[in-house]
Amino acid sequence: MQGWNVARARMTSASASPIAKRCRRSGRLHLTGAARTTVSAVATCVLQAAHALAADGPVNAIPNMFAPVSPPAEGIRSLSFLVMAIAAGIFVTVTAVLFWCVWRYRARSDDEHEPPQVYGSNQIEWSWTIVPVLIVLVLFLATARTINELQASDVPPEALRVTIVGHQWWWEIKYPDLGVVTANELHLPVSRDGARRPTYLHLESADVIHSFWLPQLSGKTDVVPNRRNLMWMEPNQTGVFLGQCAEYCGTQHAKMLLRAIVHEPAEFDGWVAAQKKPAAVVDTVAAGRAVFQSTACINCHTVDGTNANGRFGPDLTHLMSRTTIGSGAAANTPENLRAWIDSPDHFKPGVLMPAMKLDDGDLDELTAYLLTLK
Ligand code: HEC
Ligand SMILES: [Cu+2]
Repeated sequence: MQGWNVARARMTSASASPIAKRCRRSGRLHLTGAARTTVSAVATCVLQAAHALAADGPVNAIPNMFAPVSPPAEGIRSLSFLVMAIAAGIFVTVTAVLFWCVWRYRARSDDEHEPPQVYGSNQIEWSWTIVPVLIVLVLFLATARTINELQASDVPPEALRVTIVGHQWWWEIKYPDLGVVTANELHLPVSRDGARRPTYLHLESADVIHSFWLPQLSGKTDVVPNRRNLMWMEPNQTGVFLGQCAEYCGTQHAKMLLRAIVHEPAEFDGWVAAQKKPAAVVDTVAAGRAVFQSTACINCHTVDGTNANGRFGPDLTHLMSRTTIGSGAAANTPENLRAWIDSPDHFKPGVLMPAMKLDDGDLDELTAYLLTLK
């Protein structure tokens, strides 16, 4: 599985790459110059880095809203192209008239008189009233149509229903009809002509306002306490798509990442079947399970079939089926898992999971146990 972390790892390892060197060189070159030059140098570096990532990285390393794979996101892109085209037309027209006036009415050596002063012209007044009203009307109608498509509030019977609960700073993901609970990684089936599998999401919050945003799949929707917002998506391509909380929600807002994994239907059914299984019970890690069950972990986390039924943190029943931990803060590797339990703050300063101050032996056993939760 590739994505955000790979992208980030590449960013870091890129510091020794030719791109980074070029960036550094151009940065130094312009820093003494005007602020504008600096900004353009930074923009160039960002673009170059983004381009390098797109070129040799995973296809969806950049959650690009201009590369939609689902009807709501396609609708938003078409609307934004229309708005940009109209804005560009206005810009070009106004700029052209401006330059023409500056040139046509420039001061000349034979100018002796002030030019004629015109007060009140019905023609001009009408034209600069009616034309903008028409433009705004077109924008309004096009926007209203897109909003109407996005807000389809009738959930079709064949739809997959998912409830998303935003927490500081992770996503709880529940499939009420399937009895599946997971976190941070939304699995959903692909839709093909003839076999539509749309996904309808209810968005809820356990604490503050968040915003659920998977740019290639749908628009941005606020996740508001004591309210249930609806969003839908119908991806027509398989793959991993990245997203992010899009509303500042506290210290670790920037590490409240999100990924959607779009599967072939059979693969999706396989994932569901695996998630419905009870937690693995492996005898060789009984010691680690005992540490887990006798520590405060169980007050915040659930592992099906144990005494752990806390709801404050992510469900750990199938922890190892996820590619990341901490809402995309780190890859889900044995080393990261151990380091996370030892000190979650190391990955997410201010995180709401406390460091449990376990000794090295307990930590090893606990990690070995978690690694069996496939
Ligand atoms: C006070 C509640 C609390 C306690 C106690 C607690 N955790 Fe957590 N844990 C959390 C929260 C909240 C998160 C999500 C943090 C985030 O991503 O911002 C989390 C995340 C995790 C994760 C990452 C899960 C994922 O899918 O991202 C693991 C693994 C984990 N905890 C294991 C443990 C273990 C093992 C213990 C006991 C030693 C423990 N936790 C104790 C609240 C708690
Ligand atoms: Cu948030």
